[in-house]
Amino acid sequence: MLDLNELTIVKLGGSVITHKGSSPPAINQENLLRIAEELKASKESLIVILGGGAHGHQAAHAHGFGELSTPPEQLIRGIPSIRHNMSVLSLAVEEALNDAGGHGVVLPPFLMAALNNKKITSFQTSFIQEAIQSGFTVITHGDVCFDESLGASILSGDTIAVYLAKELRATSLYIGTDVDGVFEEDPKTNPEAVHIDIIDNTNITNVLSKAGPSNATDVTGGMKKKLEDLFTLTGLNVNIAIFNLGVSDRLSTLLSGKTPPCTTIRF
Ligand code: IP8
Repeated sequence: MLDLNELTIVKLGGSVITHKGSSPPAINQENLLRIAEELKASKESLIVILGGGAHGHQAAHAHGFGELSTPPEQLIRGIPSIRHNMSVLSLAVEEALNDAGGHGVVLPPFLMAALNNKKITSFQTSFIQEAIQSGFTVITHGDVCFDESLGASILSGDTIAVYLAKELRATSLYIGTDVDGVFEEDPKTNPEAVHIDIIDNTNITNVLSKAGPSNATDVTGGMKKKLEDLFTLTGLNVNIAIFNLGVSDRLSTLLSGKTPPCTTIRF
């Protein structure tokens, strides 16, 4: 493997960078411009991974992704519109980042990943490594990919984040969502929900038994799936945080090595 020095991976939750309820999909420019400025706080090599938000999830839902009975031909027919939407979103992020003085370049998973039954069977990370070595911030995103068994399936940005954290030995992985981290109940329906400051091997089983999926249009699983994916980083010493990307300065605080209100995870 190429030497990437210290590598940070940041997931930008789709509910923060897009207006998730908006149809046709719309980008949340105000948040995007702020986030592009905050990303400059990183001293390490950086991979930025976008969630699908309105752009990915609406189109995926419309083509029957997330329903077990959808035939492969119908899923495959959904590829162009999902790919188009995710390209629009990723180019907007690239533009915002580069306008803020960054050096972002988009590398779409559709061209790098192969799936079988929703699992990654191969992922060409050499392009990502080369781009980072050349001084770029790599921007990639949740995507639709060909799937050997299902025709096509959705590869979540969270799954990519964990996969790349393992493969490229990331030092830090920061998952930006629209809540302050992990709670014992859904903080959107219960404002009194208890926040979990730290998740480790002593409480993960208990936390997983309570965390639920995010909402009906989200075809890739929500907080529980995030935690299950993150649990596979056990023993790799990755500095993990789930934080509220919708609140100013939380991302830049993490990137400068401090801990804002969030859930930190140590496995
Ligand atoms: O929002 C989903 O990515 P996620 C990507 O990170 C698509 O789960 C295309 C729906």
